Amino acid sequence: MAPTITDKDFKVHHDRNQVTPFKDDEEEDAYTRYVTRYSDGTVKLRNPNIELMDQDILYHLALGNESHDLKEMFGDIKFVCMGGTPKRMDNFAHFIMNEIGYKLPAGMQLQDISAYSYRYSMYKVGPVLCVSHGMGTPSVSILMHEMIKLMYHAKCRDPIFIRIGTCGGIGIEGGTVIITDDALDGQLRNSHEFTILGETVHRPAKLDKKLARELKSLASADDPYDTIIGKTLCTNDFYEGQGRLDGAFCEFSENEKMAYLEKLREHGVVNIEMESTIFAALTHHAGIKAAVVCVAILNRLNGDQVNAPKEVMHEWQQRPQILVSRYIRKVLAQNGQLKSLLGHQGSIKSPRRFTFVQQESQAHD
Ligand code: R2B
Ligand code: URA
Repeated sequence: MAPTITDKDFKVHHDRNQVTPFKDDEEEDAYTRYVTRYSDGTVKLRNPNIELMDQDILYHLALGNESHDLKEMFGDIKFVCMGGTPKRMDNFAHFIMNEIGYKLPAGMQLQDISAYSYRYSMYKVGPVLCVSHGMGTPSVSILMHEMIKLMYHAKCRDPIFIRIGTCGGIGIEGGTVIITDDALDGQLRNSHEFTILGETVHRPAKLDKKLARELKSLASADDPYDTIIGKTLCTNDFYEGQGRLDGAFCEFSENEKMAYLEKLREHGVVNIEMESTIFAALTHHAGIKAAVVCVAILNRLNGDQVNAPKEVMHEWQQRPQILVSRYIRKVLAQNGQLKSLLGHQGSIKSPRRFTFVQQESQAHD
């Protein structure tokens, strides 16, 4: 039985200057749930200012709670999938649409909901929101604040966040799928360092271990690549910060670089990317179940340059998407929701005749 948290406990823990250590993970989870969820599972914010504001403009998403009916637009969101580029998230949105059998009304197409922000892209496919997050922790941080507020305004219940990305493998071949166990910062700490009002604050970069194991269990023996779980190093730079010799600057030797990568490997680090600590720290702080699934696009023990052919890269980048889609399908099926999505009659009755009709029409341009 999870421990019960009272208002009195809340006050003790809420005061930044009197953080009381939790007895164990279970107590911390119960406390986090208390401060981040209403009793019906909808998202509660750890910021009392928001509900006092006349309106909340989610500036980088080109959305607002007074300009848009966010509950109507996003209230059914169950999964928020994020990846670096708008193109990858557009691909994922179309892919997941097919995978969950979600059908757009005739003549409609997916629209980038955040197009007017010119910052991030966002596509909605039924219960799945697909959002680009850009590169590096500052970009993800801004997006996470607004996405968590979006979940709150939309009254989403227990949303799950998953980052789908690329990374460099350490002793791991290109094409391998890596599920992050722990996200580590440049000093191998399992936390993200914030500077708030000039002070250094650390928040644990914890991901959901059960979700990581569940994702791993969905890898198939028939997949022509490995799917592994391991520690992920998150850096603030792609070049010197990841020990590359090929940046505009490099003031260390190849031997020093290799010794560093070896040290990482001994520490259990299997991959390097640039967003996992902030993603883990902010989802954990918001009590949101989250996972990071990346594909290695090179093995850093063999070099620094990313030079796999375009088609190979494209196929590799689909691999985390395939794993995540298996998970989403599984959850929807368990909740009896997949059937209702698949229940719609598809608009194409015969692909062969469909192609024929399209070609005929084009011929009469
Ligand atoms: C992986 O790839 C990007 C750098 O090329 C960065 O966003 C990351 O984490
Ligand atoms: N992304 C990174 O951050 N590093 C790599 O080596 C590859 C992708």
